[in-house]
Amino acid sequence: MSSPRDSIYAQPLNEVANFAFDDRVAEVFPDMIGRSVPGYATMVQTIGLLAGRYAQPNTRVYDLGCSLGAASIAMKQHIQAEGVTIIGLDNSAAMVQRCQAHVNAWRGATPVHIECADILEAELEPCSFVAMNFTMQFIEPGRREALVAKIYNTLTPGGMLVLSEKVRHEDSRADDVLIDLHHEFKRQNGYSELEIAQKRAAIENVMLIDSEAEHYARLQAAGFTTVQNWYRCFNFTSYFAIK
Ligand code: GEK
Repeated sequence: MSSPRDSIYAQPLNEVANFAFDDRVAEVFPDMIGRSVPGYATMVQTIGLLAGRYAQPNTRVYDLGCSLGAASIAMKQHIQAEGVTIIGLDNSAAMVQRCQAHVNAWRGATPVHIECADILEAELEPCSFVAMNFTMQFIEPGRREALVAKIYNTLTPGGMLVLSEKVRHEDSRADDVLIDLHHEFKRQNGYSELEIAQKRAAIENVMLIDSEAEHYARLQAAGFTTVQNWYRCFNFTSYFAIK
């Protein structure tokens, strides 16, 4: 997916407002996430592969916080099981308005429906695969446990949740090194010091990250018996959890 270049934080701002998934962000989102998240393409592709393996016939597959549908597209390309529907949910109207057209532009055997909905409020139907690719970090921390429990309860036995997140290292020295490496990654992808600093200020009250231990504890408390970290680059990581 290509998109216009993200230059939202390129000019000095008197006051940096909280980051929001509005029209300006939706317009440049593929460029923004690709230049900001190390391993994003690998994680999206692997979600497709895992969905191809774990989607069970006549169930749903969810993409929670689907943005412009990158994970839905990867899943649509890999799922062969009969009777599967992929449902992408996002509560940003700007993202949802554009998402269905993005998804429709790609071939695939499995239908995809995109809906504007808050994943905290949405009722989920029985499903065999759930992707949450960098969405949990935007959910109010006090509501994360109930959300994971809801996902666990709607998954069929043998079903899988893939959860990708930015995480905080418990060791502050290690955390500092990982944050520096991430900023270097952004510089190498053409973001200026000003862009990096203003984006950081915009997102700090909106994206509230957990440690790895907190993620494991939450997944295990919900009932997932197999939890595996399958990807990590700097502080960006992805887990699969099997019911
Ligand atoms: C990808 N998964 O490209 N309900 C629904 N959507 C929400 C909620 C909520 N309560 N809170 C936040 N979102 C995508 C990338 S982006 C990650 C996901 C990022 C949505 C929000 O509107 C945004 O589109 C998405 O979660 C997070 O694979 O920008 O770092």
